[in-house]
Formats: sequence, C-alpha cells, structure tokens
Amino acid sequence: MSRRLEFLDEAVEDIRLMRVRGAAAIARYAVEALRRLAGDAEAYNAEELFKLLDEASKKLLASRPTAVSLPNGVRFVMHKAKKMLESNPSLEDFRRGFKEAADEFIERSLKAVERIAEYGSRRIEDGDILMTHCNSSAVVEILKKAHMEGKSFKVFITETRPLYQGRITARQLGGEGIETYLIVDGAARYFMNDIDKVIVGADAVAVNGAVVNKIGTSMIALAAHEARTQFLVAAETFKFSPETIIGELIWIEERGSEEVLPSEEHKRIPLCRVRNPAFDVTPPEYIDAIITEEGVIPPEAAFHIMEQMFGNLTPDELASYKTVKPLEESE
Ligand code: RI2
Repeated sequence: MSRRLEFLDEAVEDIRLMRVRGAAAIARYAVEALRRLAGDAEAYNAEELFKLLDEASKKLLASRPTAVSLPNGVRFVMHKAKKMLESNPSLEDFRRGFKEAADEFIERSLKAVERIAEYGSRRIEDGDILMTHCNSSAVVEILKKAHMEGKSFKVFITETRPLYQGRITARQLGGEGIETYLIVDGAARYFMNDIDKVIVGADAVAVNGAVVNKIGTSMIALAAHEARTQFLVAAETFKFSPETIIGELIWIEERGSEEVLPSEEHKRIPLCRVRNPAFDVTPPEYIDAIITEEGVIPPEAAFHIMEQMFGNLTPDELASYKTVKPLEESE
C-alpha cells in the first residue's frame, strides 16, 4: 500500500473510531486530509490528481454517516476542484487552488462558530440554569462567551452514554470557571423543571427543521417541551442537509455493541442483543430556535437557509459526495 493511502486510511480510522469527533471537527479534519493529499500526492496532471481526491473523498465519506458537515465540507472543496478542472489548469495551479478552497472551508467553519457564540450568548441571561447534552463545540463556545461577558449561570450536563462526552463538556466548562452539574442521562426529566434553557449542538438539520443530534437529545427535547423549557440548537449552516431537499434521508449511525456492553460480559448474557444508535431525530415542533452564523432562526426556516447555501447546485450535484452506509453496522 502506498504512503498516500496509508495516511488516508489513518484519517478515516481516526474519524470512524472517534479519535476525532464532533460534527464540525470531523468536517475540518476530512477537508484537511484532502488538502494534505492535494499537496503531497504524485500525479501527472490536474485531472489525475482530481481522481485521487475523488477516491479519497469517498473513503472519508464512508467513515461516519450522520454528521452532514462531513459531506458538505467534502462537497465544498470537490465542487471547486471540478470547476477548476474546466479551465485545464496546470498541476501546480490545481494544487494551489485546491489548498485555497480547503483553507476557505476551514476558515468559514471556524468563523461560523465564532459568530454562533456571539448570537447564542445573547440568549443566555444572568442567573440562568441551563442543560446541555453530549459535547458540542458550538455550545461550549456560546457558554464561554456568555461567561466572558460576565453572566453568571450554571449548566447541567448529561453524561451521554455510551461514550461519556458529557465529561468532556464538564472539563471544558470547568476549565473556564463555569459551574456545572454532571447527571446521568436518565435524570434529565427529573431536573427539567429547574432548567431555564436547554442548548444542544447538531450533527444535521433536515429540510423540515428536524435536528439530528446525539442519541437522547429527542427525549430531553420532549421533557423540555412538557416543562415549557426553551430548547435551543446551535448549528452552523453547513450542518444543514441539502440532500433532504431531494428526498434523501439522513443515515443514523449505529455503532458497535461493545460500546454499551463489553463483549466478555455480553457472552455471559443469553439472548441479549445490543442496539447502539449514535443519534436521534428531534422534530421541529420541540425546537424553539436554531442558532446559526446567519442568525437565530425558527426551525421552519431551514429550507430558506438551504436555498441560500445550495440553491445553485443541480439535483445531481446535491446527490454527489453523500455519506454512505457505514463500514460496520452492529446487528
Ligand atoms: P459540534 C457530536 O457527535 C454530538 O452529537 C454533538 O452534539 C455534535 O457532534 C455537534 O458537535 P459525536 O461526534 O460540531 O460525539 O458542535 O458523535 O462540535
């Protein structure tokens, strides 16, 4: 196997095994991997390099299926690459152009989170008791900004089984001097009457405004709805899924059973299968607002955001560079 493919396989494995995780982070990581390939790969001409990038894109898209930021990131650079090819560029110009496109995506992604922090922090009030689920960089940045602005608030964090990303959130917020309570996922409703606002991240937003996020999010949204607690989602516009406009569904990743039950113990329990979906879907009627870098919108406005972002793409282009069925699905 060539060095180029080894490097790519490592990037795919980093995402698949969640050594790199979080919807925004995996998109930037995949685009960074393509950028590196565009710089390093041996090719005779731009067309050959495009083919290598295209193959690599497909491998990266097979790493994790749900976070739509990943295909949107890949689509962003690959469509620019395709456009460049039309003018028969030299290999060097193509390499340079591709690297610029990758830098543009990464910069936009980071800027979007900054803007979201700005808008989102305005929704946090002094004295608020908040709740969050899993670990979202967009949510953490909102809370850091509100804290820097001198607002005082506390955050309930669900531990987020099976992988306990809630602990990462607690560490990050605690490191900033923000007071937190770590609770088991099942305690979300128990505390909901004390909560002013729930704020979570997103892996994908569908055309009807439904939000795909870490498993358990929809139960928390349901409890928030029942208690009339505000439910906010922080999502960059590249988490919006253009494929859903043309009727495609968002794949819900189902991960291995050992994340839930170690295999040694599993062997000792007869007739027990483990199901481990990583995400669920929160319907738009449980969501008060989605905080994007374009503004704070009602979920019903998702279509307009998509029109703005992807309106220039043909259905074929929308259908290209999709995530694909996971490499490994548990029974
Ligand atoms: P940011 C995470 O998925 C969580 O579901 C989190 O809410 C979402 O990505 C968004 O994260 P995972 O990678 O992009 O832990 O806001 O499965 O960082």
